[in-house]
Amino acid sequence: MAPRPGPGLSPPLLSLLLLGPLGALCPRAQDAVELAFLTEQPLRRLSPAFLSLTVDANLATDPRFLAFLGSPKLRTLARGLSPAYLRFGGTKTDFLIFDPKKEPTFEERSYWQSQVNQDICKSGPIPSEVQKKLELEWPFQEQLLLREQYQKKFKNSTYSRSSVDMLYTFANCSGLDLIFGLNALLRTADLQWNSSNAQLLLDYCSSKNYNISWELGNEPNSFRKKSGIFIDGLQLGEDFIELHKLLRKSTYKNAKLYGPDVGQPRGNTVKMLKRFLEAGGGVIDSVTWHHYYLNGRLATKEDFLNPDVLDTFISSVQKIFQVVEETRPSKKVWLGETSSAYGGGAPLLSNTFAAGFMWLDKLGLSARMGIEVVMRQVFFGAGNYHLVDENFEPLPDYWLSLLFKKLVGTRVFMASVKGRAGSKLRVYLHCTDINQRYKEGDLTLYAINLHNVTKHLQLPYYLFNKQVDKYLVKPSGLDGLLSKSVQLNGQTLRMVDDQTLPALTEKPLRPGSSLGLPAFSYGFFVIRNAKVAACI
Ligand SMILES: *[C@@H]1O[C@H](CO)[C@@H](O)[C@H](O)[C@H]1NC(C)=O
Ligand SMILES: *[C@@H]1O[C@H](CO)[C@@H](O)[C@H](O)[C@H]1NC(C)=O
Ligand SMILES: *[C@@H]1O[C@H](CO)[C@@H](O)[C@H](O)[C@H]1NC(C)=O
Ligand SMILES: *[C@@H]1O[C@H](CO)[C@@H](O)[C@H](O)[C@H]1NC(C)=O
Ligand SMILES: CC(=O)N[C@H]1CO[C@H](CO)[C@@H](O)[C@@H]1O
Repeated sequence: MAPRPGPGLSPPLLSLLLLGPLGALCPRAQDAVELAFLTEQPLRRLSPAFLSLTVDANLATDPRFLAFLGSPKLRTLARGLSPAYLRFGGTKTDFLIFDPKKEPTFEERSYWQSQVNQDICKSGPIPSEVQKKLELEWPFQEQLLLREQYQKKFKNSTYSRSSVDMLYTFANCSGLDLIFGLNALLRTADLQWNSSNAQLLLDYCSSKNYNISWELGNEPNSFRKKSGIFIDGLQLGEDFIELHKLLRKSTYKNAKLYGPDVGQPRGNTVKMLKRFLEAGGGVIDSVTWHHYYLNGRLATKEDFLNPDVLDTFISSVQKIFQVVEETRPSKKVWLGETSSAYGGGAPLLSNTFAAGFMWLDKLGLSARMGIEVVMRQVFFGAGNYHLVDENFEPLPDYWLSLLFKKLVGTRVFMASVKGRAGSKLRVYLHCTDINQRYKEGDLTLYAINLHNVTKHLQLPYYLFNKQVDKYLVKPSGLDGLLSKSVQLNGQTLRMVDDQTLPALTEKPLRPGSSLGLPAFSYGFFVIRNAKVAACI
């Protein structure tokens, strides 16, 4: 079917177009790929915090660096992604010990002392000499953290009340809901969880009225490798029941508990998850697991652009759902920690435009397959997979996340490319997020083009005459796919100032136009006035 000609075509060309098969002569229709949508019923409903964030617990290895979280610019960037969860977790979760008697570090103290405003969220920045010193020392700390991770040799460290305040204040002032991972490797002689340190922390947080939800342990499937201690799923289930009891006895009666934060569903991990859910699944609010496509040390640019690599995520999701359906079919499934590549990400890839294909595709597949929340490792911190770098500059995946937050709603539909496998051309469809610009009934299509040529997408016939707002994302500058900045509709995105994010400006398309998606790019298309009943 030929697309409806837009206004401004000369009559001879117009008549050619209307002659049916000759529609192929239309430059816009050439090569156009037809899309199929199923918009009768939402396939899934997501949490409003579907796109969520993590800060790795390793940021507290040396708690001085938690003072970074006082940066007003970092908070502005975080606020842009609210509503979202902020999960504080990672391997270091099981090596951090709360010491309520420990004094704040010099850096933390300087930060608190410089805050004069009554409203802590309106207070000023980190004192600049402290920030300069930390920034100078951070590269060494980062090397240390990555080495620890690579060698799988972890030392215990302690954190103070001030560290907890730093973390909570960051989350609360950024409009993020904090999820705190408790240390599961504190054990009694008979390998039961020793909850005494958790109790100290609960008491402190409760005295401050902190609203927090909880986890216990990180990737317990590899405890043996990390610590020499082996815990099976049954024991871990019992430990969660113990934690649940502590919460019930505290002001955290109604607080949420998530777990078990297992790694990829392979062999023993699947077994552990199953046993855990049988034993302790009753006390958790969502089942959490972790996913990375690749090893950050080995990953290549070709991997990042390879649709077969993107597709490997599907079978992992299926395996997790299979276990949950067999054991606790009513539980929600969350990706509790996820990114492109493990080990801190792939250098010069995970922090560039090229990482966006994995991130956007993971969001799309997760939504379509019924994962309710996806927590991106990491918002800020060591490695290359961060959304915001060590100078508090937002990276391409930050801008992608911001666009997603502003344009993509919680109701998910099926969309596909007609007539071919189309694994290099990937499309996802949701209701639009309702805001000042868009209204109920609108649709947001997002699409990824991994072909090395431009592709033209053609909406289903019943949507042909709708006005579409395009949000096309391409790399900015000379580094191509390895760029650390992006253009939205041709304009490079950057913060206006430390308190202000730029406007995300749409490009309205003529009704009837095909949706052009250049080689190796991705974009969002809001179909206005679509009046889809399932979005109302
Ligand atoms: C960390 O501290 C706990 C509790 O004191 C202890 O059982 C564990 O062996 C320590 N781990 C390391 C790696 O030192
Ligand atoms: C739990 O840990 C605390 C603090 O290290 C210790 O005092 C206590 O004896 C431990 N309890 C058990 C039952 O091992
Ligand atoms: C605590 O935070 C949760 C979101 O994580 C929210 O639903 C709840 O209302 C909050 N509770 C209080 C007492 O503010
Ligand atoms: C595009 O990819 C095809 C293989 O899919 C290859 O044959 C062709 O040379 C590539 N073209 C360019 C311009 O890179
Ligand atoms: C415990 C705490 O500081 N809670 C604050 C979190 O932020 C909201 C406003 O966003 C405040 O009302 C709470 O007091």
